[in-house]
Amino acid sequence: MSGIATTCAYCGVGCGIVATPGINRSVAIAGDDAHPANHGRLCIKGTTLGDTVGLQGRMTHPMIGNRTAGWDEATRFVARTFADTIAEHGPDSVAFYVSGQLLTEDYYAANKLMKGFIGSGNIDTNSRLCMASAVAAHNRAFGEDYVPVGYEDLETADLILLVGSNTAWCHPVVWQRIEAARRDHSTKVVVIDPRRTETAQEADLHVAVAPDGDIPLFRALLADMKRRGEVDEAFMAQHCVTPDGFWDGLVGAPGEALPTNFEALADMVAAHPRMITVFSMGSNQSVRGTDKGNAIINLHLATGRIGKPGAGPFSITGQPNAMGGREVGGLASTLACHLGFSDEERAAVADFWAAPNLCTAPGLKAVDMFRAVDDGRIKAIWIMATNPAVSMPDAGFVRGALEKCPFVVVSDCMADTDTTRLAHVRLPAMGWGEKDGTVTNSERVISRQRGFLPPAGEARADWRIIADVAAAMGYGDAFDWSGPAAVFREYAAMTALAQRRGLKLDLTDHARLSDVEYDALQPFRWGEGKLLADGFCFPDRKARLIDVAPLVAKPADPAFPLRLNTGRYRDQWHTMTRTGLSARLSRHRSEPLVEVHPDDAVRYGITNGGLAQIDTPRGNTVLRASVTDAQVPGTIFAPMHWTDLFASGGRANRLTSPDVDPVSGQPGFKDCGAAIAPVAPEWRAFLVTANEPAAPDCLYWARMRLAKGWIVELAGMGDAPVEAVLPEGDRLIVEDVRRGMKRVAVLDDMGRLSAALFVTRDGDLPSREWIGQQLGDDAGSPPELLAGRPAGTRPDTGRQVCVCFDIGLNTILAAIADQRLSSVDAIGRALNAGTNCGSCRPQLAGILRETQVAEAAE
Ligand SMILES: Nc1nc2c(c(=O)[nH]1)N[C@H]1C(S)=C(S)[C@@H](COP(=O)(O)OP(=O)(O)OC[C@H]3O[C@@H](n4cnc5c(=O)[nH]c(N)nc54)[C@H](O)[C@@H]3O)O[C@H]1N2
Ligand SMILES: Nc1nc2c(c(=O)[nH]1)N[C@H]1C(S)=C(S)[C@@H](COP(=O)(O)OP(=O)(O)OC[C@H]3O[C@@H](n4cnc5c(=O)[nH]c(N)nc54)[C@H](O)[C@@H]3O)O[C@H]1N2
Ligand code: SF4
Ligand SMILES: [Mo]
Repeated sequence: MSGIATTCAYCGVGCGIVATPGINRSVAIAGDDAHPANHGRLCIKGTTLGDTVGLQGRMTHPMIGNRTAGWDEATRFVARTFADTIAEHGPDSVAFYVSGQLLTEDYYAANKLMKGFIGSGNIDTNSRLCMASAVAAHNRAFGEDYVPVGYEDLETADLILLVGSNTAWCHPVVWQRIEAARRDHSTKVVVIDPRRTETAQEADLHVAVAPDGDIPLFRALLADMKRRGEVDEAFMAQHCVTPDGFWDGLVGAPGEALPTNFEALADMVAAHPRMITVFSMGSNQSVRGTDKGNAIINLHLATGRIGKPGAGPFSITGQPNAMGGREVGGLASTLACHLGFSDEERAAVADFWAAPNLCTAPGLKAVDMFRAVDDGRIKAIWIMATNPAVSMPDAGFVRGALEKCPFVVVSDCMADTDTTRLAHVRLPAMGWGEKDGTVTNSERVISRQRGFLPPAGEARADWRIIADVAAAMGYGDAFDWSGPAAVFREYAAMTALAQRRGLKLDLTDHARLSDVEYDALQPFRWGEGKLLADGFCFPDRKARLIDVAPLVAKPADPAFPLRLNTGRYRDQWHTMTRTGLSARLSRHRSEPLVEVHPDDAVRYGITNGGLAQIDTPRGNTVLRASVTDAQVPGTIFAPMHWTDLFASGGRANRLTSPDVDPVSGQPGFKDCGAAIAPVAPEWRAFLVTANEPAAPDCLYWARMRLAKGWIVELAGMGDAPVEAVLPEGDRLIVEDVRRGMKRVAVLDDMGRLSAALFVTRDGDLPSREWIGQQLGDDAGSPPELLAGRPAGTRPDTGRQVCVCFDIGLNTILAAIADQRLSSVDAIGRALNAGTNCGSCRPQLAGILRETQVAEAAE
């Protein structure tokens, strides 16, 4: 088979990929030069997709409890239990909780079944945790969930504000396009983020706002633009409706602190009318998220910076199909195709679907949905393509709710996730590379995902699993699709309902695609046209400025004096069910770290590399601390990715608060009160092992994949569980009982290293790199193994920086010193580092800066 054009499985940039399958499910991945999102570029996650398409860990058969079941039996069982529950308790006693990682066709089928046929609004999606505030802000300002900017605009903008977006890590190809614009067009970049992320480090200006400080910031910016005469009165008169008293409402908010470099920011904003504001989770994931979105949009509307090349507010999506799910109506607050719940809209939808039981009102939003599971209002829930036991705020509560729920169905690709562990029925779904359908990216471009691998075992497409259950519930005629193309045609035809109401969502040109045309479908963008000439989406075609109230600071609880922020790492994706399979992606961060400012470290007795316990009103956990001045004093940061499968205490959502934005229902994942205290284990250790290790029984552990096995970091009290974590085999041992040092290497029958454990009570542990590489190899010299390093002068290349070419920090530092390298490009020319996917370029820039600072200090 030659190359298949498809779309990346990960983020909402929606990069085109050419996948060339080889033998044994191997696949060569390349960027698709013809795709408008990336023009051939890929980041490290896209580049390593081939590492994640194997069969390891896949769910291959439907399971009822712990036994394998056939599809017919599982389908009938799910249909019957849902039908019985509805018959007894009504349609609102059941719910679907779905995901932006479903394809549009899957999403459409789930929404149609719940809202049209079961007759409840109770379908919500993990986009509630992600995009809901941006959706609500768009609806309030434009009259439709419409994103008025595309990636090409980034290349013509003079100024790009990145608000709450760690673009270089989370939307790396957007970042590469921004870097290109800076090179070719001298575009200026400002990052507004409480943390100095790698994105912020690379910016022309970093505005370190306080948590939710965006509200005062954007209110003050708009007031300042008004004072400077930068408001476009003619544009406002023609295109906007401004509430009475809007301008008065902007001034004089007492106690709203502005960052010290506010003036510098205001000068840049005033000087650059071609301005784009990219906003993401630092804006959306807040109890003021909708207001933040509108504060940003207000600035663009009032200055006429929208609907013109290189200008506009640009909400970027997280998941590959966050946008497609919003279009079809996967959020509980939308009926279908951007329509709401008015009588007129309901009648149109009921007619189109010939729906017998169309729901009458919006359903429960994610946080409330799990509350209803907890208190028994919801008695059966079907979770698809998301891992809420890890990713919901206050996830301990969500687990408790699912444990009590009489009937939990989970469709997933993976057999063992924190959520599948709580399911009564598990249904195997086809994954990326197997499934077929469409996704919509951040800039409204719809592209095909195409299958090129056989499904894992009996796995089926999500749309089909849903359609089969619908048929078993007696709705066969309405779900009788021959394939994803038929679902897509139906959805495209349905957008006529939106188009008739003056909305921009209109795919009716694609309603008659043949199966062959669908297979060959090229990326296309909906809602093209001239925004200002055609008008916004309210009946008067004008946009709305929205009153945004000042930020009211909550008094801090003295028991929880710090503010906990959570987010992402560059090389992991969410709950690690897929990126956790890749040894290459495990090198960037091998453990979850809580980042603490040096002042707070001193105040609370935290040491860099030591363990720390975090407490919040919801729970506690122990993490390794990283002391860094990239944090603002008073705030700490933890990643969201780790689960019970990967660490003793990694789950950040044991800690987070379920408080939500009152308009959108989106949780404020980025801010909750917290306390931190040092934890002093009596011993520390690490284990490398060729076979997958079981979870050890000790205070702290975290495990990661290596190329030839696993590495586990451990720490605890009393004695280290040496024998419990080591496999059978011949042992080489050194021990110094007085110092509490013990090192054990285990050899298999063939004399190859199968595991090694290094324990210390108060000393250092050797570098993990070399010993990990010896797994499965002839166990050469025992002294070397037990020292954990090679004898002689073979150099240690150091922590890996460039994943694509496996280049370590020490190699890079040596080249910088020896060859006097002074730019990222020069490092690339000397070592190749950073020249493939480019994800490590910001890190290389940071290394260069540090060496230059060190040199200047000498
Ligand atoms: N590597 C990687 N990439 C991903 C993902 C992944 O899991 N891994 N997930 C994808 C998904 S679903 C999403 S939603 C996106 C998310 O992409 P981003 O939104 O870029 O990611 P986050 O790290 O969640 O948060 C971004 C930043 O918001 C900042 N922030 C916190 N509070 C505030 C605040 O009050 N104001 C401001 N201005 N900033 C604040 C945080 O410090 C953080 O640096 O990434 C997508 N891409
Ligand atoms: N503390 C904190 N929590 C957060 C966030 C944060 O910033 N901080 N961010 C939030 C955001 S923005 C998001 S988007 C969520 C993400 O959170 P989740 O959606 O829970 O994260 P994933 O790990 O991507 O889970 C996707 C699941 O679907 C499975 N899967 C993949 N493809 C398919 C498919 O085609 N079909 C089926 N049926 N299953 C599939 C995967 O194996 C995996 O188990 O987390 C949210 N939680
Ligand atoms: S930026 Fe990276 S993760 Fe996002 S779609 Fe492109 S290749 Fe995939
Ligand atoms: Mo997301």
